Amino acid sequence: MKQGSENAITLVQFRPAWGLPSGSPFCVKVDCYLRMAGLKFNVEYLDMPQKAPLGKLPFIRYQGRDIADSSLIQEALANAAPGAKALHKLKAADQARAVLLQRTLEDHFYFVMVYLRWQVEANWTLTRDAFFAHLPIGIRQIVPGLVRSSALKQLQLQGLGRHTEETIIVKGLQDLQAIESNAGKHGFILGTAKPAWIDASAFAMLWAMDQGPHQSALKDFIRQSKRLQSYLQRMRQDYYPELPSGFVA
Ligand SMILES: N[C@@H](CCC(=O)N[C@@H](CS)C(=O)NCC(=O)O)C(=O)O
Repeated sequence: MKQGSENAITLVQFRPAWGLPSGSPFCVKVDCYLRMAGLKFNVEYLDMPQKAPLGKLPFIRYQGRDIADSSLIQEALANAAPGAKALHKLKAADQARAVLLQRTLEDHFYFVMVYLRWQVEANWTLTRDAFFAHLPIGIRQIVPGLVRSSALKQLQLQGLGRHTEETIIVKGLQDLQAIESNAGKHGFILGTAKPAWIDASAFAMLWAMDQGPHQSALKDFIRQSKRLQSYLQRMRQDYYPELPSGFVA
């Protein structure tokens, strides 16, 4: 595929963590989507999301524009290559399921993961050490606490952070059960034989929970689900062949 310099894509994202291409599942979603679409890209790491167009990562630089929001990035690239077009060619019923699934993954399940990473006291040091160890010592003493406060505030405003841990785990398990049964026995996350744009999102969220070091009933569920494990395995083999198979943090 020809990609002239005017069509070069730069993915601006958070750094890798726990063997994942980025500590942020939304960044991994775009990384995965670009690989699925067969689009070449460069990566730039940014520590300060405040510098991004919407104050969050990822964003891409493409055709002289900065495009933020992982789903808007997918839409902007949907016609950029035949491989991208194929990911958006879905039957109406599959497209509808994909949109519902995306909302479950990104507007609910993601916040369960934020809770586990940032709010649960025993997990916090694992998150802090993975995300901030590279910072210079002075900054390292201040920034992690500030970022944690912001994450906890977001959890309060979103509402999930007001529940007990037990309730949050039950809600997360309900998401996983729905995602698993929706996947069907064959192929990708919609149960289809070909991958679709939603697989970037599903893979990123499930991989982050599977691969991250935070122990929970949710990680156990993913680890024990044959269907989800074979899905993760397949996506890793197809799109991250540089990683050793069966890679575990
Ligand atoms: N809707 C956005 C969500 C992106 C997002 O929540 N990014 C998080 C990292 S996973 C972020 O940048 N957080 C920094 C902050 O909220 O200050 C997308 O799809 O890209």
